[in-house]
Amino acid sequence: MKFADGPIITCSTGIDSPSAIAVLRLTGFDDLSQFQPLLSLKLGDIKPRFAHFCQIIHEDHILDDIILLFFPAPHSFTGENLLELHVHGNPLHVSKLIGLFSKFFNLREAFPGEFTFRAYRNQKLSLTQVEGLDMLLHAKTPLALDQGVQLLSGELHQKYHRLYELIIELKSSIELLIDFSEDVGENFVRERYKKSLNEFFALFSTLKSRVGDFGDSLLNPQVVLTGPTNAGKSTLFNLLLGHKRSIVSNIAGTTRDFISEGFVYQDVYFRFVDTAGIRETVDIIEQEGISLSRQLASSAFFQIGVFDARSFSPSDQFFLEQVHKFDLIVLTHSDLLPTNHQTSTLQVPCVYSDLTRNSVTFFAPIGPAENAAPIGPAENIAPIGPVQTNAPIGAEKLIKSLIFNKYTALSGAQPLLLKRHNNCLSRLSETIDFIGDDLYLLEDLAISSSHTQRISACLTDLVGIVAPDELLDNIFDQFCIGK
Ligand SMILES: Nc1nc2c(ncn2[C@@H]2O[C@H](COP(=O)(O)OP(=O)(O)OP(=O)(O)O)[C@@H](O)[C@H]2O)c(=O)[nH]1
Ligand SMILES: [Mg+2]
Repeated sequence: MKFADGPIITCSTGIDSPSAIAVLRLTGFDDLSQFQPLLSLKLGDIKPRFAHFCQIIHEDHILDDIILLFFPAPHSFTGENLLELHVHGNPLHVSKLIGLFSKFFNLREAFPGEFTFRAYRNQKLSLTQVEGLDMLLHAKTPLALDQGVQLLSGELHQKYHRLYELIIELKSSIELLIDFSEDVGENFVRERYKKSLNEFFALFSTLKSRVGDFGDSLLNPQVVLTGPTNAGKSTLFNLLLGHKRSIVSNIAGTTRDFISEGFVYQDVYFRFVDTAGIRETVDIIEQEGISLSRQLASSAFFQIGVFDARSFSPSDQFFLEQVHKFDLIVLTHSDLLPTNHQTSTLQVPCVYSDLTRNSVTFFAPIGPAENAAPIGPAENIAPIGPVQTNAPIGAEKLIKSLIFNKYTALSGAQPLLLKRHNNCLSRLSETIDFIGDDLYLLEDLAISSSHTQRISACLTDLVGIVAPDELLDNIFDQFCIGK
């Protein structure tokens, strides 16, 4: 584990840009009075958890007027003595004060996540709550924000913990049947076992319905534009962002690296990514860019294939390779198509567009909900037909609303966003499937006992009862300074 003991200090409010106030936090010290030499207030008189006005004084100079709060152990975030100094937020000033306190009182600057690690170590937060805090601090979507709060409040942890309690009840029922069934009555214990098992499965199935392979896509949704060179990817990228970010030209291979920019739409922070056009090339740098395009496409939350309608063919190699992964096809240059052009029978939702004028004709799968135009790989096999012709809202708004529809559809089932939780619950599910009916039948008690043992091992990981160092390193590595 990379964290060591001892007193530490950090700025918990971010020091990259000036702000009115910055909060310095000091924890892990034994005696508050040691800070007296730099503070004007008599520290012996301060009231725990109350705000006190005071000054930082060094070599007879007042360095700052501050607010000070003291949280004595164990009633603090970290469970240790914790001092908060609300100072003025100029980054230079903040780093000067941190330097001064560190030197004067032999404090070490905290690593990112170190305060939270201490809270976890002192059992102020469970592992799930730690993950929730991390998600809350980094959330880019309302779903992640809600789930962060849910995890932090311990709501999800309670559910996991209830599963764990139930499996302990099952184990104890089996032990009772083995050793004491005559004393307590076999039927009574079997009934108790059945009741716990039913509750276990009811709770487990609600959690299992929230498991899915979303990767990072709902935490950090990336909308990736891919396609051949000169198709109009950069033109569309600029149109979606509303300003000129990517260079547009009629020279094939203009974009050689990927370019990305965040965009908030309906409170969701999407990241649009423009990529290098796909083509055969001997240029090593361009090859690298193309390989990046493919990687980005494979991890995209929403992939838009951009093709020039004049040259597009459904047997295009890149199209065939990605066809089941495209959420939408944008066929550009529709303004230059001959009027008798056969509109596509593509099996993918698609937009015919004149990007230069932001006008579109939208084709989507025809089905019972034809106007709802469901989007996604599963629907790509449905027949398609025109849904809106020269959609009055234009390509930009139409495409954004399709992206948002996908986000809403996926987040509606409240999927679990953390990979660790998904993995643990999937492993639990596999174990339960492997055991099959044995769990209900309770025929050979020795075997049933080993089954419950296997299930409890999966749950121990989920609840975080025994968390190996690597796992902790992995979780705390993602934290920001000061938390
Ligand atoms: N007439 C017309 N021109 C378009 C349309 N979309 C893009 N263009 C033009 O097509 C050319 C290529 O556009 P870009 O956006 O640079 O294409 P790209 O896909 O980013 O190309 P690379 O970066 O080389 O991969 C530019 O001259 C654009 O102005 C369209 O719908 N109609
Ligand atoms: Mg480009």
